[in-house]
This record gives sequence, C-alpha cells and structure tokens, in this order.
Amino acid sequence: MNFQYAITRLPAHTFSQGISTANLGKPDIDLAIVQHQFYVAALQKAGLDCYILPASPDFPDSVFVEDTAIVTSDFAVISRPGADSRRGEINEMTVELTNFFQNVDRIQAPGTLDGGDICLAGNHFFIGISHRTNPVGAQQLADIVNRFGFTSAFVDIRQLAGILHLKSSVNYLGDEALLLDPRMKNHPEFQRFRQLIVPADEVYAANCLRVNEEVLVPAGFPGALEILNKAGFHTVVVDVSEYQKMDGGLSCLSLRW
Ligand code: CIR
Repeated sequence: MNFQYAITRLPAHTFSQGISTANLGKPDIDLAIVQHQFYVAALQKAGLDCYILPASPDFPDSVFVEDTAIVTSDFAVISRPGADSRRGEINEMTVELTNFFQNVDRIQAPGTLDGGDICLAGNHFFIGISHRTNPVGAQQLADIVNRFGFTSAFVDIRQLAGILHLKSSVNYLGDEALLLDPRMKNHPEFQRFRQLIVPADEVYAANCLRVNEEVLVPAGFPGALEILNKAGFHTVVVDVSEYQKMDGGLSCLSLRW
C-alpha cells in the first residue's frame, strides 16, 4: 500500500446541510475544520504530498472527495455520484485530476457510482452495489479496470442496514488482510483474506485507512483499535466525529494514490 499523493477538500460552511442519516446531531463546522487539519497532518506524517482544495460551498458534501473518483497510480476514473445533490462535485475534480493523470475515464449515465463503494485490495477491486452505485455503473468500472489489468468482483450491500458505502463495512489493510463489519465476514468474496472483525458495537470503525506504514483509526473505538494493535499494525488515532455526523469517515476525506 504505497501511496505518494492525496487530494482533500476543506469542509464548506454549508457542511451541515449535506446528506445525513446518522442521527448524531449537526456537525460543528469549526471543529470539523480543526479535525480536517489533523487528518491532513496524519496523511502527511504517513508520507503523502497532500493537495488541499478550497471549500466548495455549493456542495455541502464535497469534503468527501473520495466519492468523486477512483484513482490508482496509473489511471483515474471520474465517478457519477448516486445522490443528485453531489453530481456536480465531479466537475472541479475532473479539472484537478487531469493535472495528475493522462488516463482519465468517466462513469457514464445511466450508470451511477460513488468512490466510497470501491475498495482496492492489491490488484483486485471490490465494487459495492449500493443505493448510490448501480449495477450499470459497477459494470462500467469493472470494464475500465479490466483494461488496466485489474480484476474485480461485485459486492451487493443493499440489504445491509445503516451501511452507506462498501467501505463503510470493508477496508483493505494490506498484507492480504481485510478489516470487516461482522456482517461481512461470511461473504464468499472475502474468504481468501485474513479477516480482522470490528466489534458489533463499533461497526463505524470498519472504515479505517491504511496509508503506507500507518493505519488511521477513528477516535472512540477502543475495541477496533486493540484488534489492529494486536495484529501488529501501526495505528494512528484521528478524531472525525464531525464527519461521522454526516455519514462520512476516514477514507471518504481523501483520494490517495
Ligand atoms: C453522503 O451521504 O454522500 C455524505 N453525507 C457522506 C459521504 C461519505 N463518503 C464515503 O463514505 N465515501
């Protein structure tokens, strides 16, 4: 899991008007800004060059840049977010990514796809089919990544209550290990991996983020932290409470390659 670069975007003053099902109250924008600074610092400490895009107040959810694209060291794919209010986020991201990538593909209508549904494990893409990513979008991405020599598999999460994106419940930790929501452990696609299962009362912490030698873990989930520490990962705790209130987590706040 060697990453060199990350793109993030500052949270906008309209952040609290984004989509949320979390029922954790309104986010505090001042605290969200501070947490974003710590998040960027953690990525930098893990060795990434971070590009910090300005806030985009027309799009309250635009701090969750992960949903706008899929990036690898070889190519980028501009997504087509499943939520209408987020569709326009891709316009500015397209401009940014063409500065970095020669190969920029796009998910086309009627396909929809959120980057949060895409989990890359080595050379293999797990592509979540969710209430945001439809089968047409999923197939388009499978075809694109196949051209670049990657394999893929679909994982349907539409029946999983409270799970927005695939990466809300499954994240690749490197070294053939997956961090999983307990409801995912018997899924046939995940059987060939070493599994670390977060406690049932800490499922939010299934969204940890491996960056080079570090694993970023959300603050407030001691059971998940202990599991990762015991497995030998070098963990770094990052507080993203204000982003959790808006259904987002550690992976959602950056694009990494
Ligand atoms: C949304 O509902 O789209 C945002 N409020 C949260 C997006 C979180 N993104 C992610 O999990 N990749």
